[in-house]
Amino acid sequence: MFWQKEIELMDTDALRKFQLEHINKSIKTAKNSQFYKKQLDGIDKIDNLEGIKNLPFTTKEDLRNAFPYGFLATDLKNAVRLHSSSGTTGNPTVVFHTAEDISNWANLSARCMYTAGARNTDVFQNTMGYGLFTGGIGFHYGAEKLGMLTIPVGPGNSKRQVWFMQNFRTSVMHILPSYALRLYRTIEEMNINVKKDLNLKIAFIGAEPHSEEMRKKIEELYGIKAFNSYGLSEICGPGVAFECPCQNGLHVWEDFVYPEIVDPKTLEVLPDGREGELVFTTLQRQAMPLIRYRTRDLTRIISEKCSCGRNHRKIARITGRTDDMMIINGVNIFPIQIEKTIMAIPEAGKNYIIEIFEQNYMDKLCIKLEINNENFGGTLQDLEKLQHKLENELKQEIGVSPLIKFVDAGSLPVEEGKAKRVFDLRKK
Ligand code: DLL
Repeated sequence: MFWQKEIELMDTDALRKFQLEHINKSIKTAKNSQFYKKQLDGIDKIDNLEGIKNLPFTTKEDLRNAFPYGFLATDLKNAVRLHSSSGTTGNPTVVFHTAEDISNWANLSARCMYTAGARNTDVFQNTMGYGLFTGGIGFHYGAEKLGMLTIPVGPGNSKRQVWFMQNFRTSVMHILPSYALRLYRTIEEMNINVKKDLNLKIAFIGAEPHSEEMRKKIEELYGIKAFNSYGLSEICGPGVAFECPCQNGLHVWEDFVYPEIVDPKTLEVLPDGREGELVFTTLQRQAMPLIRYRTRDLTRIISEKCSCGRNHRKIARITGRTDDMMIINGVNIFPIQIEKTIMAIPEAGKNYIIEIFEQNYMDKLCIKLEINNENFGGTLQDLEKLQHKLENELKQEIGVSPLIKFVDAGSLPVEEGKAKRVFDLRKK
């Protein structure tokens, strides 16, 4: 049941004591970096957890501005790894690790996978990207620590993925949710019966926003359990928060990070249960501690006791990012709202993109969607029926009437990494 029982079952008082002690350790270590030396000038410690409110926030902009070495909090001789987050504009953000950081991270990843039921008798196929992206290598080290036979196949080349799955009886896969749906299509095209011919039992899905409906779809198609895995390079990568078998929220590993939820506008700390921006303070990072790092991810903390016995608080599924909100003629919409509506309609395909453009000075939202041939009758009438159903349900969910365009299955662009769903074509 537990990978590190004493830590996972630590009671709340002990956890809070541990956190206070380690926030203060992180402040001390952080001040070895150029950035925090200035930022935390005059601050040496906090006296209680409430006191964290008085510490300044750290933002992605800060990371960018301190490029390349401004956040390194140890001698170069102790740093053994650099990762870089998937930024598309400006300087990338870089993250440093010591050997101890790497080892702690591997332990966290192993803890996540063990929690989901993976054991050393499993065969683990890692379809996440290796390299600067943390998805592949992060869980790779954890899987090896756990003792699974690990296949570092990386992303893409779906036929080869299936070949490995068939020949080596892969039982656990690590996969982007969008890729899990695409891979299923290849499995079908290869005339393979996923439930009979393959040995898959568990998937770890994460690195990109996805809805509960999408998880259910993956579970149904493959006949497996799919566990939501959340993380970000700035903190380490995958391994920050993970679902237990209760599958109703992700345990944030509170011995590794201290979570807060803040109002993204006022920066006021919100009580558990209220949705806002997730903020993390690292508790054990050596090469690059972060104090009150604003993730831009929107969620809420679930503090009710979980029946799995772990006292580490949970976060709800990420509902969006402060920077992915679309404003369509003044209405705020998150892409995940569109996704969950589409996923709940069986005739709708699983691949879609959202385009926003201007027409007669008004914003228009267009959803280009593949059709699921299996559940779709195929007549013009069926198509019209599906179009109306989608229009109605989307209007109810997002408050805006979208244009729906059906496209051939397999015709939408696919990414090797995280899916890009939203294309804003409005003049900026
Ligand atoms: O995506 C780390 C990761 C790899 C997590 C593999 C899980 C599995 P970054 O590339 O730095 O790191 O992107 C981090 O991705 O701030 C979220 O916006 C988003 N994200 C990650 N996991 C989830 C998830 C990796 N489970 C950014 N649900 C984060 C929703 C997620 N969004």
